[in-house]
Amino acid sequence: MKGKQMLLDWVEEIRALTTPDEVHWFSGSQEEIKSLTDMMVEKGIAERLNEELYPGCTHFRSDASDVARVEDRTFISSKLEEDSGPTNNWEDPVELKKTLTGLFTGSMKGRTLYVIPFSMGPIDSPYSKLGVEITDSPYVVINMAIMTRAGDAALARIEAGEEFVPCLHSVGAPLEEGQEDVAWPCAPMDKKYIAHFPEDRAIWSFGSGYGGNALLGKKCFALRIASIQARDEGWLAEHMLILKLTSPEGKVYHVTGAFPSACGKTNLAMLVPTIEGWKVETVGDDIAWMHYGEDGRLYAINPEAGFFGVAPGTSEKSNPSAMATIQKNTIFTNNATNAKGELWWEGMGVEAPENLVDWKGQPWDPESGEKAAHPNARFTTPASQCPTIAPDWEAPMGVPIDAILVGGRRATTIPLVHESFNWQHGVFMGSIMGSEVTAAVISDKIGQVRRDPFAMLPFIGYHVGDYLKNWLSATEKSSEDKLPRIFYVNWFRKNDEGKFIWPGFGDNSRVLKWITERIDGTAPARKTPIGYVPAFEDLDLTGLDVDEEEIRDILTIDRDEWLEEARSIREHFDGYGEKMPRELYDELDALEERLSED
Ligand code: OXD
Ligand code: MN
Repeated sequence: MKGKQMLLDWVEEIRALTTPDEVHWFSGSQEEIKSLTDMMVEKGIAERLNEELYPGCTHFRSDASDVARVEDRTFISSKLEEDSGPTNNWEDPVELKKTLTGLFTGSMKGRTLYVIPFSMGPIDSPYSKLGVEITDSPYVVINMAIMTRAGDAALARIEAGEEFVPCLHSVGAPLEEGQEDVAWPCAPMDKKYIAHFPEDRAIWSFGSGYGGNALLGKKCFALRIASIQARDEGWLAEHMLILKLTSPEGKVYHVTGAFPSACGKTNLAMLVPTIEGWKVETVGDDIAWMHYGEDGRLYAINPEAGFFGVAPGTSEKSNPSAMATIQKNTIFTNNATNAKGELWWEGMGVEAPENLVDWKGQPWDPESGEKAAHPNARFTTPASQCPTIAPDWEAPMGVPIDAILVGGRRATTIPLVHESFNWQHGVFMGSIMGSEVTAAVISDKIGQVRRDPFAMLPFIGYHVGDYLKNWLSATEKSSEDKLPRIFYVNWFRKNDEGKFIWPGFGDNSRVLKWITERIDGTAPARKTPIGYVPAFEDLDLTGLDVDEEEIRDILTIDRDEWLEEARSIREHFDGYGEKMPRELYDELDALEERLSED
């Protein structure tokens, strides 16, 4: 859709369909955010936290059934099923729109319809894209106000004639005359739909109020729809953090990193180096949009304006910058609080305050073994408040990328770090990355690797084979020497006792240092069948108390393990069908050949 009249027509069409009591255009002003928040506190939907400890912060408890993204209910409804590919759910768009139109009919009855114009990316960036979310959730409005540039400035660009992605959302809980509302309205699981229509560049989300299902600028737009736009326009929309690294000599490098959920992306983006004189600053923690500059280099912008992070496990030790960021003006969801307005979650690194009420709203007994916060409890916090935010994090043209990291959680096989031979080999690395399934997920697959190409498995808006082709095509749009180097990292190797070998967190700066030395051509590396690997002596381990044998071990390539890995990769590739690029099979063949050589 494009321009003012189309926007007005669309809003009117949706108003007529969903029959809200009122229509409210969100301006983005602080007064408006405050008055929406006050309204929710008054209604008992939200609670204010202690004003001295957490100024301007609120806490929400969701319905117990509405706590995470719902991949089973997420659809890529392209005209042809083959265009959505083997990694997405598909329904015929005509049928799905019919179903959804039925569900949206009257769905906002008794509620207010909010119109949120927003920009993904800095408002003055030529790489930004506009959207308008229609929602009946005031919680969504105040979250979008943090996560995107929402309000009048975005509206002005649309009124000036620019294109926007229509993002329609309803919690799917109309109120009958006189019916009392609940704190977190939503629809049952089988009525939830997170639907994407690639050809229309449109998103229709029904039935969930939660995060990635409801804040449509994030996963739905900035990854699924944007990945389609990126394919068509020749750029990359990726599930990646962006960090800026400065050496003791003042040399600056920018690094992006693709890691599946629960691999510490936010922690890495805000890392505090343990080696003298190095500095990490944050540009983004979840999404990178990367374009080819005129000089052939890849430039990344962070399309988001906030961090929607997992709270449990975040502490002064794991991420002091995140802890400082969330001290004010932050929305918390599904954590534990008490009557004093204190806040707590598991792994906060401090003792639990007394008389906590858990995420379900029940008094919490620390002896019960129940979690006080939901494991996917969140904070929504402005990126601008982060003490490590890079001064140029909103640079309209983005920052030039020197290295791309890919990786997952692997207890065995994958070394601490290895560098690709070239771009195509690097894309191969991205295509095979993944994590071992842990007990928390699917019990009959524990220990098996769930491969997650570039951490985009749930977020590619089209066929995964075509997605990987778009990555391979970088060498046509630029050249090998201008493109970032690609490195595969694994912080999660375990020893025989099941303990992590690499200390991780701030010590990951030691690996980043080696990476910068590879970029500068100053660090040696051993050529192995899987790529370039540092020797023990090549890593700066000054002041680190580690077992030398164990570190040597995680820098060693075990041929048998890798031959098994190659077999599993072939199975994974075959599962993606005929569109899997030939070049990636070539890489696999070459890997097997190198592994079989003496
Ligand atoms: C995710 C997230 O699920 O960022 O990846 O919330
Ligand atoms: Mn994410």
